[in-house]
Amino acid sequence: MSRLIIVSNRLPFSIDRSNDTLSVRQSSGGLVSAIKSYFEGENQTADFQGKIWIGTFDAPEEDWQAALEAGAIPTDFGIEPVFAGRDIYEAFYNGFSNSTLWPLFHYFPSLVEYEQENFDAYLAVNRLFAEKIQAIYQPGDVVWVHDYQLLLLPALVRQLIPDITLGFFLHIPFPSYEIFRMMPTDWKRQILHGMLGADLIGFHTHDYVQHFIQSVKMALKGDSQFNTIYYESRIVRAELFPIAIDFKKFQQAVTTPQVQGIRESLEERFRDKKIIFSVDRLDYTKGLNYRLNAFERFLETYPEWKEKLVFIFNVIPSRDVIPTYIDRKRSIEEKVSTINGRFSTLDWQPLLYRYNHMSFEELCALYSAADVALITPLRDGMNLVAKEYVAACSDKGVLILSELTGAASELSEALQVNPTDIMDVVQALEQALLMPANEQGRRLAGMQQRLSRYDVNHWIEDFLQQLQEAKQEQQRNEIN
Ligand code: GDG
Repeated sequence: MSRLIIVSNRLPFSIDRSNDTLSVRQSSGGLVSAIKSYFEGENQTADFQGKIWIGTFDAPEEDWQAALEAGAIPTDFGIEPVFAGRDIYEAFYNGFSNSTLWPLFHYFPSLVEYEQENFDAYLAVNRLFAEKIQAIYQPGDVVWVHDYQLLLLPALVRQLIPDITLGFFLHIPFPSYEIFRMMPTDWKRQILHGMLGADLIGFHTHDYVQHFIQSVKMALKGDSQFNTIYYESRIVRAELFPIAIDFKKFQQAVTTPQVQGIRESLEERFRDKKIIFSVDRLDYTKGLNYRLNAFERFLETYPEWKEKLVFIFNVIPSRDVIPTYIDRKRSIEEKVSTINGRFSTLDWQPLLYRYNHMSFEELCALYSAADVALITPLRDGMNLVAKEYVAACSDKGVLILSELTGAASELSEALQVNPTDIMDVVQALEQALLMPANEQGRRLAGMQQRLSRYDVNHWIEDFLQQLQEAKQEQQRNEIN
């Protein structure tokens, strides 16, 4: 019997130290909710003897000890913290991860910083993770590494434990080679070599798989046939695994008294008004300024909608120590004031802007109360908010979705727009606000059927099963 070891940059919780008492706060975010649903679920076909999560802990090592002694660390599964010094973590996380890889992989080359020191810190933190895996590894364990902060890790682990079963999943886009090649040659090679240490590499869309294979061919002269890559006498598979949501959880949540209570008070407050809704982390990839411009143009073009709608525009604090993010926040807030200043009346404001975290119940209430969800990133690996909105809708709801998200290839019944084409977004808003109820229902039903059939448990089981198959294929290859 083997154990499943999940590896991600952050552990799925953080410690709150307010009032001298230690308490645990579960992190929000797609990866955490996906894996936690699986860990807590009962119908797991892949039968693991134990489950362990490795990740960094966002507080000093003494706090970890104190939290352990206070019994504040959850014990539903094993937890193995990785500790990195503050400066090195800063260069790894805000530096290479979020000021080099993030903008480059999301097609914002002009924002990319090329700092050798940051790459060195990135390598050093990936090494700390490799050492942690080596320290706890037992033969037969299955290791699943997540996301762009740990691209070098698979090869570092493979060097230490050559026959390990190791999968890797990338949650953000893998860009076309024309973008990827902008990175210095040595980093580019190390990153591809790092990822190829896995037995199976998963991506959200077919395009990302193809971009990766193309980059391996161009930068490493690797050989491939369909989705199989032959590299340094190993076989590595690159496959499509579009991340899914816990569909039932959202459908059930909207029927609870707590969520219904919040929804009713929202509907009471905005009686006779259509509710447009969006929620995103503060990030330039989410296209927030473009979205506000389109909303402003909508109010100019269709003045008859004034006082008949409200746009609840939620931004979740994120990375707001990085200068680009601080600048964006300022410019979003200026735009919100401009629109409200320009169009408000004594009784009405078009935009209700919030910059804070919401509870799960509040999020679900907003999903189910919203007549229109306006999800228009400039780039997004997948975008779970779009899927969650569809799952939480019952009697009504129209999804307007950027064609530049991974989710667009699955949610074909959404009104798809190009987020930089302001009039395209304006027309979609008009169409959504006027859409007859039967058409809303028909579009939602098509998407809901697909999302319920392939939920987050399928996503995880599918990945783990294909990982075992990839490993077996490799072993057969070694024997021959
Ligand atoms: C990355 C990729 C990919 C958000 N605000 C609150 C809250 N959330 C939850 C949502 C959703 C998740 O966070 C956000 O997921 P997204 O997919 O929309 O976006 P990223 O954070 O950028 O995620 C993305 C994803 O990884 C998974 O692979 O889809 O492309 O960029 O689950 O519900 N949850 C609560 N309060 C909030 O205020 N409770």
